[in-house]
Amino acid sequence: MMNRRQLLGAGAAGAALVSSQAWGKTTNMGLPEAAQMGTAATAITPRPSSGPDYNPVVTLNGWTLPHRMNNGIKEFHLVAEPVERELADGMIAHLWGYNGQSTGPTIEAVEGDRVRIYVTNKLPEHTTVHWHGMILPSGMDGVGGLSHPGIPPGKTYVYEFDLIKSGTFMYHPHADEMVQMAMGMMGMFVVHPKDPEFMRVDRDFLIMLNAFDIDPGTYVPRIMTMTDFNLWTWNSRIFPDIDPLVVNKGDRVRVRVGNLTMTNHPIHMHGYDFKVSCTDGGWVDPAAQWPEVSIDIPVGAMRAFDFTADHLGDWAIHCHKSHHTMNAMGHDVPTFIGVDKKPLAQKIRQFQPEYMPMGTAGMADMGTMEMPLPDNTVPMMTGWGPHGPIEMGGMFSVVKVRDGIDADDYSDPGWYENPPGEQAYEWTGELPEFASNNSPKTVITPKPTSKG
Ligand SMILES: [Cu+2]
Repeated sequence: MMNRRQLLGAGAAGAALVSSQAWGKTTNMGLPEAAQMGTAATAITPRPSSGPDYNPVVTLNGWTLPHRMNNGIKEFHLVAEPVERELADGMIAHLWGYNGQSTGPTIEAVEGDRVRIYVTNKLPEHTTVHWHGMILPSGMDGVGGLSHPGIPPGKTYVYEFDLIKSGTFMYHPHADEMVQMAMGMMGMFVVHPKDPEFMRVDRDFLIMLNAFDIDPGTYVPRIMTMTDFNLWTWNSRIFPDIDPLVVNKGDRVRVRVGNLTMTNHPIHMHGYDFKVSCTDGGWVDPAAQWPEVSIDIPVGAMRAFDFTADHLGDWAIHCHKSHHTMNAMGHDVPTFIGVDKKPLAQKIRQFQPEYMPMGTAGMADMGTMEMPLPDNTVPMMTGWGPHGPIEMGGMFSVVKVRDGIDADDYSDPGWYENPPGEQAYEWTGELPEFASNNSPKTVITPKPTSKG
């Protein structure tokens, strides 16, 4: 992960990159510096040094867009542009995004702020930005053709409005949106409460659920795919390269999850129950918050949940649709469980000696296999834990709860070591005798008679 100094360094490098371009000098005079991010590392945002206090969110494998103050108005500069995003170690996708990355940077501000957001379009077609969930003037709503004309390539538009409520919102195009969202254009917009004590937590994580269909060996998503995506991502990143959610024991923790895919995602966290504290419609009154261990995130919606990190350990957090914790899989694979492929394998090996029959005892062998892969893809399931292959990919990460982690430290503490007596183990003795159904007290369902 990046520390603060690295974040500032990356911002400076990005600024140099942008200002070196001729268009920047002519068309962007007087605009706030368009910060760029060059990596997919999690960047920890410094706490605010002026204005209302708030605890900055942590966008997993993402970053927060810097702003500047201009006569009391908070100014941001988004640049819509083609980007190269590292979805995982060894896999680059050619996407459309904002300021060098997809997903776009998180925008953070405070309830009561007036924001002015410059949007420069460096895409080959027009775009707009819709501020999902925000209460704002109709002409600032970013629906191309309805709210205002599309922003032509090479032009900069300005959105300006008051943030009249706090909460978790999203931004994305409302112009050729099927294509532009399939290409990765989306981000999150967090408005912190004016009262720093309202709904305050110690750690505040952001996850945008998104999805791509990228054939192995290629770089550009198939934009016409509606449901059968092969890469299910958090902030355009897949396990095992999604950063962990690092937490100090006793912290109040919030996880905010937005969904701009085309299906729902039941997000499940192990080891805890939690309470749903916020939707993109607003905060849930504490008296009305309900407990869950999985929260379904509907399409085009956000859910935030809160918990107190009382339980030490490494706890899985993942989408509960099992196909969404896989990478780069095709779905037109037949099921071979119970099939004897030995005779067939012998025949195929006459022509292709390295042929391996697969899937006859389930597909867990995919987790350990080291087969040559095409360029620019990742294994279907992967990720090694301290006790072997995790056999997961896609929408999966680990909540790591430890003692003694400093307030602003999000660096990976490594794997949790289970205390003696607190880990499942192999039984090697005689199996004890258990009660059986032979007891006369057991009522057995009568067998059906021939009369039916
Ligand atoms: Cu899912």
